[in-house]
Amino acid sequence: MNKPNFLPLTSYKKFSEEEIIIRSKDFYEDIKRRRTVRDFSDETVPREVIDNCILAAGTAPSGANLQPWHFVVVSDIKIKKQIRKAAEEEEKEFYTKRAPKEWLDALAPLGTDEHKPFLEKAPFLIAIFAKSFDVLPDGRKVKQYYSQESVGIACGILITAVHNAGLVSLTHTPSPMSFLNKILERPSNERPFLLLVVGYPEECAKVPDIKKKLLEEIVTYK
Ligand code: IYR
Repeated sequence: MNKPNFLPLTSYKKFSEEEIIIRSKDFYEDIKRRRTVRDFSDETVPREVIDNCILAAGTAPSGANLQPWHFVVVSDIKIKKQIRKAAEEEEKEFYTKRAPKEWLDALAPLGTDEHKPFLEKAPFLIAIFAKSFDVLPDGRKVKQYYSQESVGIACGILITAVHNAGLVSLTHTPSPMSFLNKILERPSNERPFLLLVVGYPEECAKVPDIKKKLLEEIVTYK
């Protein structure tokens, strides 16, 4: 077993107590503006912005630092059309057959249905894949730890980075999503985790009138 190599924590910045209060408040004020958007503009976004957001996501903590994620960025209209077609087929099944009434009732305030025009219109779709195991160049399999949790955290950072850049996103999870492996030519050790739609909102974009829970409802201090 190799001895772990430790380095001084030079990247850490200590702020005063006053500053950390302001910083935490400022961050909350900004992140609470984030809304999941379904009305996308077709305005293009520089690829560099997407690269930076994915670099930010790639800083996420992960089980044994194995970084069990892969991001496929789609801007090709032909591929977007294929994804839309496959997603709408699954969604039609979901809304008309698979979803129990209880689930449809829970979704009613969001006003969603099987039509997903944003999958073609938005400039970028980012398909995030979670590796259930990794494969070394010699073919050996490497177990991944906390893959779902790790990729979930990376997606949280990605969504935050997209918001911070000044764009909007939609966490889209057509179910099942295995068509993404086929269309995007990803190996079977990678499971589609999330399809993140990214771009600018349409000028007249509307969002549902929904609220976040209060602090008292989501926290217990002991
Ligand atoms: N995947 C479907 C249904 C859906 C499910 C949940 I849970 C949502 O929060 C939103 C939608 C769709 O995208 O329409």
